[in-house]
Amino acid sequence: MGLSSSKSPKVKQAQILLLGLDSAGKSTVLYKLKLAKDIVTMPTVGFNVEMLELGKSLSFTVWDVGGQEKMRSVWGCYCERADGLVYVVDSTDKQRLEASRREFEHILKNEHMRNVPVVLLANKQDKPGALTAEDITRLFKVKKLCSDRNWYVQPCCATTGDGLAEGFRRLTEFVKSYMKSRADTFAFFKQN
Ligand code: G3D
Ligand code: MG
Repeated sequence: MGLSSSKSPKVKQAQILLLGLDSAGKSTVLYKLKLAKDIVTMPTVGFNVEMLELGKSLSFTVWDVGGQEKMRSVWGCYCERADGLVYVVDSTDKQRLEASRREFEHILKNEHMRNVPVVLLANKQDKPGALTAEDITRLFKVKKLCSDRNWYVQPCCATTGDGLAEGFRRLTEFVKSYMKSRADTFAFFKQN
């Protein structure tokens, strides 16, 4: 009787938070990766959670937490066990860019998010007037806010899937290195 790769003890499980304002495209990202097809999304009430097996040695449990104003106050509750953050920005929603940046900064300052790697998805690149990944990097002050961790800003279009594989490949690298350094720290304190 065989075992599927997900049951192998060699496959590490990582918890990934998928955050961003409502309508940024979080659920579209999640289901594009999960099902490799377009779905009609509904505003997320509460959260969606899905397992993604993108590589052989690491599988992600992705928490897509609703981005409406009333839900943002509970984002912090999901931080405790996070191994990675994917923050989705609607690159055309210039009116709410500052609100999105503020929420991004707030979540990074959560005590449990220290050193947790970040991939910021500059989504909706298919739409005219979309800000580029470089614009978002500058406007979100990512270099400064993420100076204590690995980070990357990936342009993407969640509806076609363009850029998602690259973004999650980068996330996989970062999460592996984060989990390894955390395990090394635990081992060090156990020995000493
Ligand atoms: P959320 O989970 O962050 O709240 P959703 O956002 O995934 O529900 O997406 C909100 C709307 O944005 C959806 O359209 C979805 O199809 C659209 N969307 C998501 N990503 C992209 C993208 O890359 N390009 C374009 N053009 N649209 C995108 P509706 O019309 O259903 O509200
Ligand atoms: Mg949603």
